[in-house]
Parts: sequence; structure tokens; C-alpha cells
Amino acid sequence: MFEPVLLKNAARDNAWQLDVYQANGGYEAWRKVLNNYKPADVIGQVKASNLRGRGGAGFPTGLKWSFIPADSPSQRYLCCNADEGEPGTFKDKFLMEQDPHQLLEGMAIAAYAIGAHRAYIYLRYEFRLALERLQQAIDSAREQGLLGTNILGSDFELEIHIHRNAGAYICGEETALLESLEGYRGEPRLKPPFPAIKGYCASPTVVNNVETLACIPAIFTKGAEWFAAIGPEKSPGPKLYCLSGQVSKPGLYELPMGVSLRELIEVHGGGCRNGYQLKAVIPGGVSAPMLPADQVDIAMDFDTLAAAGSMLGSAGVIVMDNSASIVEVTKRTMEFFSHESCGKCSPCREGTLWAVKILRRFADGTATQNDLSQLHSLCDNIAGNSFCALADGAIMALRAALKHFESEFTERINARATLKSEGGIDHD
Ligand code: L3W
Repeated sequence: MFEPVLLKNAARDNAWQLDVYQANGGYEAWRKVLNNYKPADVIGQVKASNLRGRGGAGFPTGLKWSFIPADSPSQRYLCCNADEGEPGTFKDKFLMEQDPHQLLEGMAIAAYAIGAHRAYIYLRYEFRLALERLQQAIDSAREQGLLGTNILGSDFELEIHIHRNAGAYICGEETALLESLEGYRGEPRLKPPFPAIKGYCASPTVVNNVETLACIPAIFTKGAEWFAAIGPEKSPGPKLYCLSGQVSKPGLYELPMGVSLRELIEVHGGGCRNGYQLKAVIPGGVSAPMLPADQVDIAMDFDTLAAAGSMLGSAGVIVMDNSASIVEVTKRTMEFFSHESCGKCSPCREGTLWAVKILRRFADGTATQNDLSQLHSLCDNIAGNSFCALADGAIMALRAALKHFESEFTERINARATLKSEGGIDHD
């Protein structure tokens, strides 16, 4: 039986308060690290845990921390990416609202490991409750000497600041986030250099997702080996799955990494509503290619999903039953990406807009066979040619819909022909 790790405290009354957190072992990891570990040893433990980033890409966390140049004279920074904006994803918001100290403790350990004395939480604008609880948590941790100067009697100091964004999806991309944090328009930068070398104000910066940082305290209280033994060897640990859509029991589930997608939907989520059958699932937020119902016997981890042509992404699992229209879902998804495109590069700015125009024709039954060819050609021309991952995510979603459900698109073409022969369409 899997014992929750990340949501262990969340169910307690007033879990967000410092006394409740500390009464249940909170900040023990931070004390242990400050008293017993050198920064390099902290990085070594995180490497040994095999923790991989929970923001979408699954990059090894300890390795990322180790890229911060040890001898750099400039200030280093830690930045928590709390700009959770991927449709279908709601794990970071819950962690910040219910258990903000777990995140702060993880941030303190991460900052110590990389030698940062200033850290930022780049927070999605709409998360009002998270803002209140995080600020209250920072203030109370400072009052008790867990943050600030001479932390717990040591010579280490750390200030954590919250920066609210202005509600743009692109600012979840780490370099656009850094631009925005510096006060510029949120547009991605070229990589390399990666933020670990040239990040906030051109200084070495680690950018980690909320859930990634929330995993850190347990690695030090329970041990890196314990963490590495949960789930698949190459991407272990506890994992939050955001289950939504046409499923009986939507919600936030903590299970081991690598749980089967079918188990998540049928056992934990209670399956589809009465009388409906599973049609397709988006396993990792709308950027992740959808899987048809006959492919849900698959492990929810970075490598297995990538090998199947999809991705774990942010683990926003969106369930569609046989009442869902894939044409409508795809149109809505592309409208989202087109709206959120920052406009910096033309393949993304123009390409997603054209995809929306064409998909709207499918949705209203006026698409032609040529529109279908145009959709395929758009995919071929955008994929791999945009400045950042936003357009690639959009195209992966579109390609998967066409790959698995092209018949639904051709049916809409036929619908137009039928209407036309019945005198229902008077234009070409
Ligand atoms: C130093 C190197 N650092 C890589 C670092 C890099 C970054 C991390 C991953 O996209 C995905 C995207 C979305 N030296 C390095 C290095 N790094 N090589 O490793 O980098 P990368 O470029 O592989 O990915 P990314 O740009 O961070 C993330 C997908 O996630 N996604 C988005 C989810 C949204 C949320 C949310 O709302 N919370 O998570 C969903 O699927 O499409 O593919 O730190 O610097 N040589």
C-alpha cells in the first residue's frame, strides 16, 4: 500500500500553518542538511535519489543543480516555477495552498545546495489563496529563524520572494519566466546558454517546478535510496496525477511514478460515467499527445510514455469518453495555443492561427479535403521550427488527434458535402 509523501500533511487541519507542519516532522530535513551536509553532498543525495523534474521535461534535478558553476563569483539564484498553466494541471496550486512549508523547506535545501541567498517563487497571477498562504508561511518561517539571516544559528542566509506574473502561459517556459521576472516582456530566450549558466540577471540560476522542490524534504528525512526505490528505476518517486474530464471521480491523486494509466482511470478515478466507454486520454496536459482507449495499459512515467509517442508532461490526465468530439477537443486545444503564443516567432504565431481557422471549418462542417491536407502540411512545417516548445506542444497534440481519429475529421468533410447537396450551404 503506497503511503502518500507529498500529500501527507495536506489532509490535516490548518496544514499550511508552521506549528502544524513542524509537529509532523516539518523542517527536520532542513535542520539535518544545515547541520550535517556540505552543499556538494546535498547535490550528491539528490542525484542518488534519481529525482526528475516534475514540470514537464523530466530533467534530472541533481544534475541540473550540479551545472551551477561552483567557482562563479556572481550571485546565484533559485527560482521556483509556480506558473502552473498547462490545461488539465492543478497539482502545484494544491501543494502551495495546502502545504506551503513543504515547498519552502525544499527551496531552502535547494538554495543551500547551489549557494543561492535569494530565491523567487514565480507565481501564477490567479492563485490568490496560494499567494496568501505562501506569504504567511515565509513570514512565520522567518520569525522562527528558518529563513532570513543566520538560519538556525548557521552563517547561511536566504530570502524568498514571491513574484506574481501577469497571467501568460508562455511565462511557464523557464527563459520567458526569467525575462518576465527581470521586468521585460515574457518571451523565451535562446538556449543554450541554459539558466544554470546564464539565468536571472545573467547569473547562474536553477529553475525548478513546485512539485520537484516539494519532493526534496522527504529525500533527506527518508533517504535517497528510499526515494529511488519507489516506481521505475529511471524515474522514481511519488507523483501527483491530476485527473479530470469525463471520469467518475476527478481529482488529485498521489501514487507512485509508473502507475498504470488504466489503474489511475478505472480504479482510482472510478472509470467513465455510467453508460459511456473510454475513447481517449491526454496523459500529460494538452501538450501531450492523446492516446486512444486501447493504449491505456501503459506506465505513467517519462520514458515509457515517450517511447509510446506521448509524454508524462505535467501529469494532467484528461479523460474523454465516447460522447467527446475529437474535432471539438482539437479545435479548443489549438485555440488555447494560438491565444497563448507570444508571437515572437512566425511558425508559432502564424501556424497556430491558421490551424485554428482550419479547425473551425471542421467544427462547423465547412471543411474541404484540401483543409485536411493543409492541416498535415502545417504540422510538417511547424514541428521543430519554432523558437520554443509551445508550438511543438501544439503540433504534437494536433498530430496525435489526426493519427488516431482522422476518420472524425473526414466525417466532418462529408457532413459539409451532405449539407451542400441538400441546399444547406450556399458558398464554396
Ligand atoms: C543545463 C543543459 N540545463 C536541459 C535544463 C533546462 C530545463 C530542463 C528541461 O520544457 C516541457 C515542454 C512542455 N545544461 C541542459 C539543461 N537543461 N539541458 O533542463 O529542459 P527542456 O528544454 O528539455 O524542457 P523545458 O523547456 O523546461 C518543459 C512540457 O514540459 N509541458 C509543460 C507543462 C506545464 C507545466 C505547468 O503548467 N506547471 O508544467 C507539458 O507537457 O511542453 O516540453 O530547466 O534548462 N545541457
